[in-house]
Amino acid sequence: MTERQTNRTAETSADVVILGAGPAGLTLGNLLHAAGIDCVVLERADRAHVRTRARAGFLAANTVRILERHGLADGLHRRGHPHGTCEFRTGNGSFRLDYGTLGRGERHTVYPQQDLVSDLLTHYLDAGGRIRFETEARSVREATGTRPTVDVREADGRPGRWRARYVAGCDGRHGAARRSLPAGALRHHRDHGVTWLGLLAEAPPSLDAVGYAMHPDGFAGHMARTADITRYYLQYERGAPGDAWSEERIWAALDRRMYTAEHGPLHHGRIVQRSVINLESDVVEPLRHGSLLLAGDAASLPAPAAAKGANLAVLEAELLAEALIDELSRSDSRALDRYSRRCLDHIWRAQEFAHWMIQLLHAPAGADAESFFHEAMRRSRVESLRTSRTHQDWFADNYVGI
Ligand code: RFL
Repeated sequence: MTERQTNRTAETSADVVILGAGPAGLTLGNLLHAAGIDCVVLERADRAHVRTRARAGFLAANTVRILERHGLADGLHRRGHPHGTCEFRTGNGSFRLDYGTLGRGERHTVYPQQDLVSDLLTHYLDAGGRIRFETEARSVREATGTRPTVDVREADGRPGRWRARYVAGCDGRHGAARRSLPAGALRHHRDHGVTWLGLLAEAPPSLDAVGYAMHPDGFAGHMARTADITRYYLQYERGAPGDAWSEERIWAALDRRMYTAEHGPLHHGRIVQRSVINLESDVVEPLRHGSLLLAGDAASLPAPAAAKGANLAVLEAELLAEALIDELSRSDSRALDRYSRRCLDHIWRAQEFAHWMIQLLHAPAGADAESFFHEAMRRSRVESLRTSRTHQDWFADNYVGI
């Protein structure tokens, strides 16, 4: 082999090849690199896109503890803010739950996902971590063996190949890791039959709480992001394009569904991002297929009604990092063998709560006896949440817990 070939091989191999630079991949990269494990992150998007993609905003207390444990929480401590109240609005009045004082008494930290990802990326690069932007993984090969490879399209459009001992699939639901799963992998998929229009508005928050409004026209949600940006959700017609409604129509629907005539106006502003979200749940079992391990949205997609996805991603990344460090630095494979089971316990808990939230927030679509029955049960569930301290404690533990 010539010297040039040797260098190219060294450049395109790593003990752990991580696909995707989202919360899962970058948390994993930081933890492995800090432990001296040879790893690289391959990311399809460019650097600017990774740093600015707006999605989640509510971090669970356990997520903050994980990030603190590894020295990755400076940014969220400086710029995030604690949050512990939600407000439910219905046609029969409203009620607030100070979930930060209920159950285990834990709160969220509101910190936009793009800021978290940006912090993780800066930390990783400052520590000398390897990352290739605009490098798209096409497929993972030989995953059931001990020397898996990843076929990629490099930034210049040429094909390439990375060799690894382990491949961490942190490239989301539509990534290469999922496409490369062996035939035996189980995929549980559930379409909840509800669609949301997710909106980012250039407007300050209008409530000091997460707002969940249940209106005969459909659900509306309000979630603070920063002092100038608010996320809103509107239950939306399945199949309609995201730009089908004008800004005027969106604000009129938000005003009506959030019952502003009773509760006071919303701050309106320019809509700067729209996304159509079909509420779906998706879980792969197991999360380990030989040398290929899944984490984050690649492993499971909880419907965003319960704000769990980014939190699961960070939790799974920590569990995976610990397992890979044991395996690669001490030849101790016990944690790696347990990885899938441990994550799936958290994943199914989150899925169950997301399912419960979806049923709480959305009226059944039909007008038949079955729909009437489900609507009566839903009203009873709301009433129980309003009046029962036991139910409120359960809600608080599940809402913030992960
Ligand atoms: P990500 O963040 O999608 O990152 C995956 C990365 O992989 C890259 N990629 C590839 N790279 C190389 N080769 C390929 N073939 C690739 N294919 C994809 C992508 O470019 C990307 O950079 O996955 P990760 O790390 O698993 O993190 C998951 C979270 O992003 C997601 O679960 C949350 O955003 C979900 N979510 C929320 N979660 C919360 O915990 N709290 C919230 O408040 C919350 N709000 C939300 C949300 C998701 C939303 N959307 C996307 C529906 C609000 C919204 C609107």
